[in-house]
Amino acid sequence: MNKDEAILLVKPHLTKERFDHTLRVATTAEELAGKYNESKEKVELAAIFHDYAKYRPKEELRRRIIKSSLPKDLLHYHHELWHGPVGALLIEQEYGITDRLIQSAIRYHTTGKANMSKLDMIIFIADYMEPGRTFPGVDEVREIAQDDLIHACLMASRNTIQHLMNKNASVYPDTFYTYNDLINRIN
Ligand code: DGI
Ligand code: FE
Ligand code: FE
Ligand code: FE
Repeated sequence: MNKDEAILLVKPHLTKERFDHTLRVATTAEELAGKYNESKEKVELAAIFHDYAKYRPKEELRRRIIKSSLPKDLLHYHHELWHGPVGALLIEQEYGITDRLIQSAIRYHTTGKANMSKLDMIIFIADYMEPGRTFPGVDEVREIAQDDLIHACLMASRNTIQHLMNKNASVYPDTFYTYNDLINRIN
């Protein structure tokens, strides 16, 4: 499957705003792929499909987590955390995308995880810093991402955790594992 084919498959599942976000994530991720020597084809597919399941009804997402091998603890956390893992399953079931690296990047794009691959990090950070994002501190992350992928992911992870804690939200374990792992990789 090439990028244009993927775009046609994803488009009907997203709102206009989410679709535009998806295209910006793809452009951002492609730039990073060039810089960090990652497969452009894998980056494109992972980016185009990363929010594929974002608008599935909550009950469908819940049901798919229950009947799959995905961790059930997801169900005890915010439903925003469900679209990545379920999206990774759906692209295999519906489009036969079996590439484990692509599936992982989609699955973990919201939380990150320990030991992220280069592809995982590129999608994680492209989603965070695409030009439509206005989070406090995002410009600094964009700058760092030009020459230190791990450091950029660490900053994004820290900003997200701080934001979640400031609003008294619960934080999924993988979100903390991401931070701890990246801190260890930097020191
Ligand atoms: O799908 P997007 O909006 O493009 O972005 P995303 O999938 O990275 O994030 C969706 C939301 O999930 C975002 O508001 C941040 C939030 N989030 C990330 N980690 C956690 C989290 N929310 C909770 N409750 N816990 C987390 O660990
Ligand atoms: Fe997402
Ligand atoms: Fe994100
Ligand atoms: Fe996204």
